[in-house]
This record gives sequence, C-alpha cells and structure tokens, in this order.
Amino acid sequence: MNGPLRLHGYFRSGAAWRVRIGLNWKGLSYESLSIDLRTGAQGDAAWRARNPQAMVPALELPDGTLLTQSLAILEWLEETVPEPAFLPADPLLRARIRAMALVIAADTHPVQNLGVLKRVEALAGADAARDWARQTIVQGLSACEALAAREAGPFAFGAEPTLADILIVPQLFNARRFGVALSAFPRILEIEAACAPIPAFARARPEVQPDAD
Ligand SMILES: N[C@@H](CCC(=O)N[C@@H](CS)C(=O)NCC(=O)O)C(=O)O
Repeated sequence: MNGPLRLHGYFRSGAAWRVRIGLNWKGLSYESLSIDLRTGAQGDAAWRARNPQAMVPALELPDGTLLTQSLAILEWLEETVPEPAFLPADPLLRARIRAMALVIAADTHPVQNLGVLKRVEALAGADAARDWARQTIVQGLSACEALAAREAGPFAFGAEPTLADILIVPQLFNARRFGVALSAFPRILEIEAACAPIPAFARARPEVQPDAD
C-alpha cells in the first residue's frame, strides 16, 4: 500500500477496536484519527459529509477512499492481505465463524449502541436504557457461549483465533460497562484470556490508544 492508512475511530468504540485488531493482525501500520463520540463529533457536518452514517470506524486508504462498517473493512483486509488469515479455507467453517461474528455485529452491538440507548433513555429513562443494554448483551453473549461450547477451545473455533474472536473481545468491554455478570459465560472468558496476550489484540485495547483518557 502506497502511503498511510488512516483509521478514523475512537478509543472506546467497540467497532473501531475490531478494525484495530484486524490491522494489527495483518501487520499494517496506520495513523489513528480520533472522532470524540462524547462531544458528538461524529455528527459534525464535515464528518457526516464523508460518512453519511455519522459513525466510526472508517478506514481511509492512501488514495482517499473511505471504507466504513467494521465487518466490511475486516473482509476487505482479509481479501487484500490474505495472510495471516482470520478465516480458514473450509467454506462451512467460514460460514459458522461469520455467523458467530454476526451475532455480535448485527444482533447485539447495534441494539445497544450509543444512538439506540439515547433514544431508549429519552423514551423511558436512564435505568431503562441500562436494562436494555444489559439484556441485549446477555442475549448475544448467551448465544455465543452456547455456540462456542460446541467447539474446542481455547479460542472460539479451536486452537487458532479467527474473525469470531475479533468480534467477541471488544463486546466484553461493553458487557462490563453495563454490569453484565460474566461469570455466567466461562467459554467467552476463556476466549478473552486466550486472546489477551496476542500482540494484535493487546495493541488494540482502548487504554493504549493515543486518544485514551
Ligand atoms: N455496524 C457498525 C457500527 C458502528 C457503530 O455503532 N459505531 C459507534 C461506536 S462503536 C458510533 O459511531 N456511535 C456513534 C453514535 O451512535 O452516534 C460497524 O460495525 O462499523
């Protein structure tokens, strides 16, 4: 790649965290550009003009192309830098790994993201918003726990990490933030512990990002 990759993100964004893991995994260096979600910077006209969804993450390629949606970015990374891979060759296994990734990316995280919780809070109050988030996360993690329990550990699908692990690890930050009791998810905790020492995962953690508090 000719020139720097730029990741528009935010240290606490779970979706940006996924992309950071993916970039590290592929050995790609990148510049971090922070969009402060606390101040609502994602809604600024200049950013909205670039990303009409007014969200992070977005990966800016050296020619200025802006890629959005963390899963689309991860799939693009896998296609353009195939090794080391985060999806195995077997189509059946790939489908099962993608299914677990989508439990988080499609059916859990979007239902408890900032915009949704603000709306629930406006309609029903802060306690209801917290309950909403907690219940959504418990549902998603329960499905992942049951799916992962059918597989050998320590990762979600056996002895090597995959796309599924990339999605699960950042979701646990939100789980803790909303007070979800993770002791009910031993397989998920095993996955987190197995990923923690891997440099691609360790360097993607929120607290080591340049825009961390
Ligand atoms: N499906 C999107 C989700 C992106 C998303 O929810 N981003 C959050 C941060 S984790 C965001 O920008 N929230 C700002 C808002 O809701 O206003 C993806 O996977 O990239």
